[in-house]
Amino acid sequence: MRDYKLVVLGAGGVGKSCLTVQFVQGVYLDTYDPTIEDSYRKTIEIDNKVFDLEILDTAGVAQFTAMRELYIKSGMGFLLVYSVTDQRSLDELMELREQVLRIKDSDKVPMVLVGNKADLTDERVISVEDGIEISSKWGKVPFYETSALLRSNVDEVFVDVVRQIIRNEMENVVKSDARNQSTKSSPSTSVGPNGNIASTENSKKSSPTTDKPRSKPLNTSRRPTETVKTTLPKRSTNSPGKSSSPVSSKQKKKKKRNLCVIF
Ligand SMILES: Nc1nc2c(ncn2[C@@H]2O[C@H](COP(=O)(O)OP(=O)(O)O)[C@@H](O)[C@H]2O)c(=O)[nH]1
Ligand SMILES: [Mg+2]
Repeated sequence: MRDYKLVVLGAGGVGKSCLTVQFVQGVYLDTYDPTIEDSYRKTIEIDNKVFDLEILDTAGVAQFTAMRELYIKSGMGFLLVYSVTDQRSLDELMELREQVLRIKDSDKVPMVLVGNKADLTDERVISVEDGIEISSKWGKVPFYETSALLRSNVDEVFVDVVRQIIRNEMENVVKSDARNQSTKSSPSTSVGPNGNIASTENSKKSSPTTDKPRSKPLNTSRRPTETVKTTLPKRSTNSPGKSSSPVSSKQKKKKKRNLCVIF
């Protein structure tokens, strides 16, 4: 079984815990302690493959500590959450994203931009277009508006990140296969002055490796473990309108389509 570590980031009060608990346990917790930082586990099935997710729901208290650096290092995919009712929460995401890219030392980090509380239409201060603009600036990071309250696009944001991780891994495998292939097809051997044969293999060992260090495990000392077996329907990234998560009424379906913006 594959083990994927996801990290939910964002300002306090944007709905990180509500989204996480809604995804993992299928319930909406209206009164969740904003200082609690927890890790959850959930098993999901995507394209007939089972993935064990470890989801870290971060809290404001760790925003400016070394802890954050640690969990960003060990995270494989990131949900960057703001509230559509809070401009400052979107501003805060800019710095968070910068940190993620810097710490991961890559511009291809699996992540989604999430505008939560989309159900609060009267209190909205950030439009869908604003979200799209940020996502474009971020190199077309997939962007969704969600409602933890209505369970709208909740599964979708988590599954999107997992799919990005899978894609990244596959690309890395293809790249390393190609590298191995080229090494095999053109063996670089040379005969030294004393007749010794120097191979590419040997010289590789002495040069600095470009492989990333293995992720450190998250601090799980306070972790409640929730393992739920769920089969999530496949979502086509080419058809943003055809969101596959079940909804009860036609009206909800219509609303959901409007809320989901995927590039
Ligand atoms: N209307 C609405 N309220 C939400 C939603 N998500 C969270 N909230 C509210 O925002 C509060 C803070 O959410 P929480 O998940 O604790 O935020 P966190 O600090 O980012 O973890 C909750 O107590 C809810 O009252 C949502 O989708 N819709
Ligand atoms: Mg919280």
